[in-house]
Amino acid sequence: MRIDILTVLPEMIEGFFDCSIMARAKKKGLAEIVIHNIRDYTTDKHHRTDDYPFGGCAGMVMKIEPIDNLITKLKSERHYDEVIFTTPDGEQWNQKMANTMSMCENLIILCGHFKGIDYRIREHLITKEVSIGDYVLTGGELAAAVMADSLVRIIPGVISDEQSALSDSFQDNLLAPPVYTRPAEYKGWRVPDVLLSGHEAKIRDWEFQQSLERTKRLRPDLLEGDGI
Ligand code: 6GU
Repeated sequence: MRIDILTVLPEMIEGFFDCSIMARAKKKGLAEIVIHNIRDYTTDKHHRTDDYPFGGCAGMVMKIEPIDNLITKLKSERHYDEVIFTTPDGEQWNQKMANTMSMCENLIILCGHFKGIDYRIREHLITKEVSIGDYVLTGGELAAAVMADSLVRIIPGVISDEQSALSDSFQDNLLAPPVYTRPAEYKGWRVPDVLLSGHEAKIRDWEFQQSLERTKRLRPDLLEGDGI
């Protein structure tokens, strides 16, 4: 999977993709994340990426031209499954969307900005608008990083034990069960006996019951939905 991230603040997220699982996915050739600076695609001498809004409202608006130049260049190089725009008024990102989109070959994520972008970009160049939750961020960079992380980690082979991505919270509309490691007793705080029993079937059943109980208590809304 290749993800092209288009931003006016590349330094905000570059470091993130050089760490941990994202770096491992890159190294293994399973994911390629390419961050582009929109400013590099301006053609005026001041390299302006924004301008005053028509109609005289407050604030500035991101210009069409550099973004169109960049998207047009990328599209001439390969086919993109989706051109995503990050914005608080988009469809809310969730595990179901991540699962569906992780099947994509090539994605563009255009990072929105609190100033807003010329609406014609959204009308003519964007195929999907995504929000990561009901709160406002100053820019879409963190949202793009959140989306890319949740996509890349479910690509088969990225996490060494594939099972561990499948047993995540939300993967089957259930929260994950508790996990423990050595020592079996610490300051008198004991690991549940069943986990030390070596009885595989009983352990799986205990985990499922724990998942169910935690979901009912903490996120009952997940059990009411029609499933992922
Ligand atoms: Cl995708 N962008 C911004 N600016 N704020 C957000 C968001 C995105 N998702 C939630 N809040």
